[in-house]
Amino acid sequence: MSNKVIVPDIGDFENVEIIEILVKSGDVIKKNDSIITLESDKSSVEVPSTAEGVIENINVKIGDKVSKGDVLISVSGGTAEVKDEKIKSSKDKLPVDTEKIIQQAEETLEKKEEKVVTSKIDKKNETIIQVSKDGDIDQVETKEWLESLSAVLEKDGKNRAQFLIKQLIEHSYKEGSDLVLSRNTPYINTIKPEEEKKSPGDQNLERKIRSLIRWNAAAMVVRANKKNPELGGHIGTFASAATLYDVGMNHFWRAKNNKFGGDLIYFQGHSAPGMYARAFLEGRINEKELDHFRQEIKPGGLSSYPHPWLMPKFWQFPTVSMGLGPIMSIYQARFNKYLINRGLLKDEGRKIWCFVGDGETDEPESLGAIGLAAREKLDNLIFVVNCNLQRLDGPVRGNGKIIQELEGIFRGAGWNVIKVIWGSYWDQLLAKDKSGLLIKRMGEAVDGEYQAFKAKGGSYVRENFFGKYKELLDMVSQMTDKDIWKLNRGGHDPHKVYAAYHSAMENKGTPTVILAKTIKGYGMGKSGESMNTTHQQKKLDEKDLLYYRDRFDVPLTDEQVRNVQYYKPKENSPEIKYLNKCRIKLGGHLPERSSFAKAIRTPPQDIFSKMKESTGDKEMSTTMVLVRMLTNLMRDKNVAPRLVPIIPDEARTFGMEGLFQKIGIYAHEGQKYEPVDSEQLSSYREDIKGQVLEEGLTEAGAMSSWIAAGTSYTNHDISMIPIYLFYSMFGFQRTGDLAWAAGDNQTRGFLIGATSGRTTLAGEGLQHGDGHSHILSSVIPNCKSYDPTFGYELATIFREGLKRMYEKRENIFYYITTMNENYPHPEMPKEKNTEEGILKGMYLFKEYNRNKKTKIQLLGSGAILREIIAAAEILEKDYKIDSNVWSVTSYNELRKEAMEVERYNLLNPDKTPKKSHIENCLSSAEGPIVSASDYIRLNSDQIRPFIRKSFYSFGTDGYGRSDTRKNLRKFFEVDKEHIVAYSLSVLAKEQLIPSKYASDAMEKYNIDPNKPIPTKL
Ligand SMILES: Cc1ncc(C[n+]2csc(CCOP(=O)(O)OP(=O)(O)O)c2C)c(N)n1
Ligand SMILES: [Mg+2]
Repeated sequence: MSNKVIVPDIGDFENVEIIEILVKSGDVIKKNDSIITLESDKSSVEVPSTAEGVIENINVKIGDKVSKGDVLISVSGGTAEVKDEKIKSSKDKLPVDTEKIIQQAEETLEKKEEKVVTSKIDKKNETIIQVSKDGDIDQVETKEWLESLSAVLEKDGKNRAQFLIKQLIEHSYKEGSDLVLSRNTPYINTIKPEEEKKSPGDQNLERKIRSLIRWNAAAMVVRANKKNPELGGHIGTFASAATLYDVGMNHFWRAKNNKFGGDLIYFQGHSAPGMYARAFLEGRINEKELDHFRQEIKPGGLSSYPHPWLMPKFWQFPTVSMGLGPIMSIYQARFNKYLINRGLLKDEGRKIWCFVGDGETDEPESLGAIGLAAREKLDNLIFVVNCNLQRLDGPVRGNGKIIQELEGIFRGAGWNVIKVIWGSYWDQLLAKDKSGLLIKRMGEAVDGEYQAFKAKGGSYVRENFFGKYKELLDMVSQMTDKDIWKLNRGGHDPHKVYAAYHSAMENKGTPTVILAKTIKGYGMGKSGESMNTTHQQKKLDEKDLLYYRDRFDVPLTDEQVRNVQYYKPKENSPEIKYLNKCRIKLGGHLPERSSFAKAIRTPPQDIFSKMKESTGDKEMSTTMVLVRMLTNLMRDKNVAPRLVPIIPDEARTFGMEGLFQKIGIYAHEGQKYEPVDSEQLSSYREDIKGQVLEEGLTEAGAMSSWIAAGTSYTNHDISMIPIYLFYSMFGFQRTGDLAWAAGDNQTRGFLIGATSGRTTLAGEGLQHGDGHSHILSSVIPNCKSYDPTFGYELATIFREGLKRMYEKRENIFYYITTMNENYPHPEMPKEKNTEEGILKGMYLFKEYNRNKKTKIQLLGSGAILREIIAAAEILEKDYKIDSNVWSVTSYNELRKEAMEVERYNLLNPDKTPKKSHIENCLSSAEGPIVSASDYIRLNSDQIRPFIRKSFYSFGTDGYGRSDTRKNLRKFFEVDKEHIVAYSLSVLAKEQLIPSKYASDAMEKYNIDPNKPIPTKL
């Protein structure tokens, strides 16, 4: 039997070109093996076989144009796939009878017997049968309640009714119901005292250890500032969070070792001194290093905040730019699940903990992705919001309550919310609060008042908190002011914190947020406890230090305190033994950064060789070349599984929809619906094992995913290759701070600024037209940026990227711009140093030397290189001017290298000077230099200081706008005509030709010399 494989439904396309035939006659194939690659003018897609067996005949050849239903190959033996709806011609396919399916499904549903009482219920008649209607087991009772409510509404209005409902809910909650009937619960702890899981720890020892950590953390800041007040630092943040960190360190957070992948902890940036202080007790950091807090110029200094770049064996996550930690941690948790679902990582129940400041939650990035966390059921994620009620300048919500506000937001988004508001000393008072007045008072007081309560002492609290109601005053009448002062907050109570963490660890199906109420500057007394200035407090005078010592019983003499000495008990002291025992039990130290990821072998050249050939007349965009390259890479067994294509809702813009079917879109629930385009080859396919991360409209989220994937080599010891494609303007401009954090985090991967350029993305206008992303990327030291024009340049750069990042494991990442302009691509020039030049940033593309007379050097980059080439041809033909045309693939790379060489030469005046690549290319080249790109002049101006010759740069300075490419290039003066005119003008200025040529050219090309510069338009 012989079966034919035909072209399936390929959407709106007709006459699509065959660019590759992946099989040959005689091959044995299975169903779904790719047989042919089709390419429209926007995207390429592989066609899978619908039959299995031996290929008898291939009915098409490369270059053929085919449409739906055309026969591609004939296969003998085996069976044809007749069930595959996607591939089967839609003509033969029965339409899906949706109604019938629904009907069948309904028939299989279990029908619940339901007796419904329809007759009027007589209140006095007690012989009513119990029936259940929509969960109502007692309709009479329901009716009575509703009638009461109606009466209230009628008599006292809706506000009164609302009040009563709220009271009922609060009452039921207080009585032990855990049903949450609103997004907010009363202002008390979520976990009732009787439900608290008790900590197995030795509380005395833990308090001692915590006190030492507190002391040493404060001491390192004070000592640094005694040395030099420029150094700065923070005491107040960690002082408020010490218990939150300690309980985690002693009991919950498991380190990475050879048996377990490790929990991932995002420490709040300003609490860094606390982590150093603990590491000091653990013996991982010595006194000398503590004394080099914020003095990092010499090796051994400690960085101000968590910076993996500066402390690569210690910090794992850069968090100090507020808001980035939370969003990155959410996508980290999601990426963990992605790796697990794709079968690349073992599910070991690892958790991602993220510490967030309450002020930090104002950052859009902090809360912007919490919906995703709930939607994706990230029960591996735990947020701890340290609600010390203050940010830098003052209260976070002086007139409100940050904890209640966050509770509503997180619960509304679908998170498990655990409030840790009150410490154990309150338990007895709350137990006595039969009337609910205490809870009422707790709910009434706003955060501005709570802040003052802790700043002003026990008698103030008695008077202003309890004093509002006589009943409450009576309640505390037996307590001294000191007792009242001791009424602690949940976040400072290790029992309450332990119970919350334990509960969070057990939670299934949703992410958890712990809202812990604390005091900023806890223990700092008059010098900065709960004061508006606490955040900035970095100096403690002698009195403050003595107070701090006494408050936490630190065993130091007055003299030692005056010297701000660190305190570390002996190795065999109970404290150190306990501390170490806890960490040994949890598998090692934290934070600690390491990587045991294996290198990935660079794919062989032949995967890229097609890109180095000429495309003939065929026009393609560099974006298409990239997508083609990705498709090819999917055939490399080392690289394919590691590729993580990431797109924020732009796959179709970039012609990547072919990947949907081929590798699927990651969806943790698979696909619960038949996609509307299920009959098409590029149908929207979601799959639990899907490889593409289709993020939807969130560049910040996509960037966070890219960082999670690009740091997988350290967080999971498996290298992944993230390729994040975005509208180039919505990359560095939109999420530049995440790009900076990515650099700090030593992320490895590709960022692709697609549809790039200010004149190349023609129709989209001012907000889309990118004229400066290369400037923005240039400032990140470990980012390598390229602006290629031709397929072979892109292929060379991409392969090198794979080699350097994944084979050599260098901590760099690549930013490459690609365009959507279609044009033919020449073959790679044969000169053997072309590849080297492409990677260094420039190479000689072509020499125009027919006239052997006046010469000019023309440098072009990205989209504008083709204008430069066209200009060179005009100059040669019409004006008898020769030129060298240089393709500049990266002004950024050229500048970096030239800067390094110049520095070397200046620092080594006695040595033979080195020559930069720019000098090697241009120093002996004849004539002045004209350069242009689709970016602002600053892009090419980067190399100006390193060129000893006359240098003129042209670019797209000003706001972009929409029009045709031709018109835009004319407007920004980077079209071939302007380049010709400007070149002639430059040559005239250099006294190499008469100025008349330039004026004539301007007239010829209709160039108005009085037109205002585009920056003013
Ligand atoms: C993006 C960003 N903006 C501003 C800052 C400066 N800054 C550092 S900490 C801070 C206040 C933080 O308050 P909160 O989040 O409540 O943390 P806390 O110290 O109270 O725990 C500010 C404004 C920053 N680090 N990052
Ligand atoms: Mg705060």
